[in-house]
Amino acid sequence: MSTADIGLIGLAVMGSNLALNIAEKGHTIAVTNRTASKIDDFIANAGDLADRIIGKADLVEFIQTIKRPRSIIIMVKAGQPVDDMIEQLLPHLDKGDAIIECGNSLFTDTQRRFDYLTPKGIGYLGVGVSGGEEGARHGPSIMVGGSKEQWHNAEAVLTAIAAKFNGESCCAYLGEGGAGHFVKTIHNGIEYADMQMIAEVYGVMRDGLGMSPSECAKVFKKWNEGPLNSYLIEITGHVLDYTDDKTGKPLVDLILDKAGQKGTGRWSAIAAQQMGVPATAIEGAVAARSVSSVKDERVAAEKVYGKPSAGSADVTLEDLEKALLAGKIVAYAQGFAVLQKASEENGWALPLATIAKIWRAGCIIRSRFLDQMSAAYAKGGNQNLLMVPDFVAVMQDSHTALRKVVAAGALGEFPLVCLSASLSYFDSYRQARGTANLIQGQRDFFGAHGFEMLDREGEQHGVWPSTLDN
Ligand code: NBP
Repeated sequence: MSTADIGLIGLAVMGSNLALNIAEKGHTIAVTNRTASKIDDFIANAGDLADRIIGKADLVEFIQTIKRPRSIIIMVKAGQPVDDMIEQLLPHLDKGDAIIECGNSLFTDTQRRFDYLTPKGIGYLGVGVSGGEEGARHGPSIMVGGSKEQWHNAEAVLTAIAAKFNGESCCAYLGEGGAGHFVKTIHNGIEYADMQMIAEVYGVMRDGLGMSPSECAKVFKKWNEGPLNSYLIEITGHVLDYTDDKTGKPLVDLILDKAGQKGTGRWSAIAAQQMGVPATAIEGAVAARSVSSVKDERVAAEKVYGKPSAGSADVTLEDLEKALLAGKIVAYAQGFAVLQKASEENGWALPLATIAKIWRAGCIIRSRFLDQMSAAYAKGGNQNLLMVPDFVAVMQDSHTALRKVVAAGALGEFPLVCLSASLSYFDSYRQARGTANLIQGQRDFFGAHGFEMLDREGEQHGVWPSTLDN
């Protein structure tokens, strides 16, 4: 009998928590999983919510349990498993049914699946879900892309399970095809930059100011009460304050300094490069994780070049707070510029103010800052954040501190990949007369590429020497 309001496939961390969240909001949900034993375990641990959960090991029975037109969430490992699952579902779906894929899919895969299923009459939503396990259970930020018609069918459920900020749901339809997954990808790129800049500031505290983890923790906790207030700053305070049970030492001092990555940061950087939008803070963050992963090489290189001098950095904690704020504004400016360009190229009409709004709660980059940003974008215009009046004022107040911190990093020999990338971008962006005139001269010299001139019309060429002296 068709009794479930919605179905969900994939009962790992995200799927099981999302299913509980959906059941808690009063919806009956059918669930299934490739490894059938996990279905029983899941229902056995669902407590009171088990009444609203129907487990089916057989995929056809699972599909038949869902009311028509069916909405089926896929929450399995991104990549080929999603395509395999779509193929298994297809023969049993009817026109008007919809697949809602909620994993971290590459947006071009989502676009391809959308283009494949739409002519078959199957709706396809590619949905970015941010917030990890906790978010999935109690309210994630939900970025929806794909078929608008299917969005209307799924809107009530997705809006209900999303995080709320001042009573507003952090779920929105953002555009056709891969729009939702693209926005999630850039969210993750910004997240990489945000995390990296926090880690770099911690590095200055540790290596430049000689602060202990608990001293650093106090500072992050204090900063969380000011303009930097955000989930990432909050958890940083907790991570730095945590003591290892076994040794009694700060846990952070015992964690291997090799950062993992699953690819979404890299996808952001690639998308930015492909569209010719500078996203140097995001690229820097991806590069920094890659450098972190070659631990053996770094250990060998330190032996060759000597230990960084570090010592006493000539910066205050107030400089660090302001530098982090300035760097963060640049990273977000870059991320939103990538969104803006992708919106134009794909005809998505991405609503930047809404995106900033649905990132205010539930997701990893949630912060007070995003509330300010959504208000600024809502006032009108999609200009670079560095030109939005509220943020101009903050940058004017904070870029000197960023400069001081980056200079201290250079002299103290500790790397500030992301903060220095942010500063260089800011300095390039606000420089009316740059140095590309020389690049154009060089290009014309070796390749006759031509250049424009300030004092005359049309393409020009230099009369360069045909041979060089050496
Ligand atoms: P995983 O990404 O670890 O995937 C595990 C699930 O995929 C299990 O249900 C597994 O079934 C199923 N699966 C696999 Br693996 N191959 C399959 C196949 N060929 N056919 C059918 N099912 C298959 O789960 P997750 O961590 O819950 O993440 C789910 C999605 O959400 C991913 O795209 C992830 O990137 C994304 N995401 C994760 C987080 C997070 O914090 N974990 C946050 C945001 C987004 P089995 O039980 O039979 O092995």
